[in-house]
Amino acid sequence: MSPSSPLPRAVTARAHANIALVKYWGKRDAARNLPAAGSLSLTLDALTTVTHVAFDPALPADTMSLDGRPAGAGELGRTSAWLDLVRARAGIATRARVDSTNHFPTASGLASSASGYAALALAATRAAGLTLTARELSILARQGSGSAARSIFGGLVRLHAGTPTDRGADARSSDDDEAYAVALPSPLTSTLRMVIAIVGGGVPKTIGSRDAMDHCAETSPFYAAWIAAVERDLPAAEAAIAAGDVAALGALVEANALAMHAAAIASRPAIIYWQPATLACLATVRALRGAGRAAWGTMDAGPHVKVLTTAADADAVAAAMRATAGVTEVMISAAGGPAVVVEDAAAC
Ligand code: 2P0
Repeated sequence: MSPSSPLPRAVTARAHANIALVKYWGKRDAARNLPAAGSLSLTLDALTTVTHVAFDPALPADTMSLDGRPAGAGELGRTSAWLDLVRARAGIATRARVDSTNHFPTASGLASSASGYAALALAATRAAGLTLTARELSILARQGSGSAARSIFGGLVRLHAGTPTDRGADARSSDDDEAYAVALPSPLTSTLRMVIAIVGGGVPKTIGSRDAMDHCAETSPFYAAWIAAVERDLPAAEAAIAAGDVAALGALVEANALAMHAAAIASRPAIIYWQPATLACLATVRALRGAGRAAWGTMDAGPHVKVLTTAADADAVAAAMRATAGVTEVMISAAGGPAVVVEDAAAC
């Protein structure tokens, strides 16, 4: 890390969302946002957040807009608390103006905290005069949102939890330093596609993932089994990636997502993200596999189904998902790149 230039600076950064192939679902330390286990994801080029940050000595408080509208008090408070980490690191007290825009197709209901905090981490640190390594950025992004640590990198990405069973190769003593993401360069990255099937129908908003994973950890009789499953699935997924074995990776991806949802469903009271169309999508995915296509489903904290497939089968998979009852929109995404600065200038 080194100071780059004096304030005020205005920096715009872009980051892509990611879909977990081995899910993050549970924390071991909420205050520092440390995950209970590692996770593994694919960064997606189709889902992008662009965030502009300017530290301005004239501002009495941080301000934030999301998609052109003022952010709510909760979102602003969370962002402001996170910006305090950047200010502490840069040795400044200056308040910031944050403008963030999600370039996600329509109102898909897809989560944007991963791309949001990844873009914010890069823009805010640069605007504060810091130049961090990708690893340092991933740690900072993780403190905003766990999945954001992965969106600092492009392609296939592994987030180390930093626990004794999931340490990075060069683990150090502090928990925070050990919970960081790394890219997993692989020839598979250019082959893989994610077909995203949006399940519509005016479904009421369900419980957010942050509250849901805490509730699951506290009440689900299957939570411990879920964490144990992740610790088996992570090395198996890395081995499949290293071997370029899409079928082995796909089978793990679908099984891991179903295990996460099984743990959530067993929470008391239950957390059920699925809609009837979610199950219809999974039936389509099974039929596609029966017909010899590469297709494995995964779901996050919502009803949508993302289908891991290959470039060769992506169009056929997308057509089948489009024809599934209850699916309102389908998009195909290739792997996306890492978070990047798109503009860095002295503020006016
Ligand atoms: C994931 N999810 O691995 C999992 C799968 C949702 C289901 O990461 O509390 O918004 O901000 O650290 O990153 C969503 O959790 O949670 C998530 P916080 P985040 O993608």
